[in-house]
Amino acid sequence: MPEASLILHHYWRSSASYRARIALNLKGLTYAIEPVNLLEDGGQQHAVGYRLINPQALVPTLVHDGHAIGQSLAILEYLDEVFPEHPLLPIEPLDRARARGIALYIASEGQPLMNLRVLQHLEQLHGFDSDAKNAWVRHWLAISFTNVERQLTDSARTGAFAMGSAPGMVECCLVPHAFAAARFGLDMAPYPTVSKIVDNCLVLPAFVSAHPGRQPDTPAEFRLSE
Ligand SMILES: N[C@@H](CCC(=O)N[C@@H](CS)C(=O)NCC(=O)O)C(=O)O
Repeated sequence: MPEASLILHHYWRSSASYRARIALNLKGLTYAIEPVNLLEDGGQQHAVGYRLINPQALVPTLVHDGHAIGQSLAILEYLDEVFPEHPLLPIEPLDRARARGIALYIASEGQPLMNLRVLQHLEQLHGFDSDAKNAWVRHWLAISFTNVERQLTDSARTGAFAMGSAPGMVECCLVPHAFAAARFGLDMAPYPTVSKIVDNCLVLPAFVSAHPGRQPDTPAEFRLSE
């Protein structure tokens, strides 16, 4: 299948978009990026045109050969099925379930509590200022990292990466979650296994070019120099 037909609609700082970029890069796929600015025009994710490709009004959306796919983990699974080289999931069913379990925990139990729309709701309806919002985010980040750290530490499968010797679906979720932790000032010292895996990822080219600081829509003040 031609790779040139892959378009990722994303926002530079969105952790779900970051997951999809890492996955595309790990697979060595070429893709175009279409920025969707979540903060401009009342949120471009709500624009009528964007909702035609993503009725959930969320980023990311992957468009492959004109077919739109929403939800980052659905995108990862789709990429693994259509482009099986450089798999994101292990081969053995139990290992696959474990990898999915950790990825889903981050994507469905951890990250949603700190989403833009949740924070906007806390501000608009409950009067949270930015300190209160940051404390809220750190609270839920700490719980999720405590549980992921425990799961990784308890497992014989954990090595340089969560499933052994190569990064995959878990790292696609873990690294963006750690990026959010840095953004909101969470101390990562209590999570040495998570931190080791994240550090091992951050030096790899797939993760380097997926970083929020290196995207076409990264504002100048957040842009990484190299
Ligand atoms: N579970 C979704 C989460 C998608 C999501 O919440 N994206 C955020 C950015 S990380 C978003 O579009 N937020 C817009 C909003 O909250 O209005 C996925 O994994 O793709």
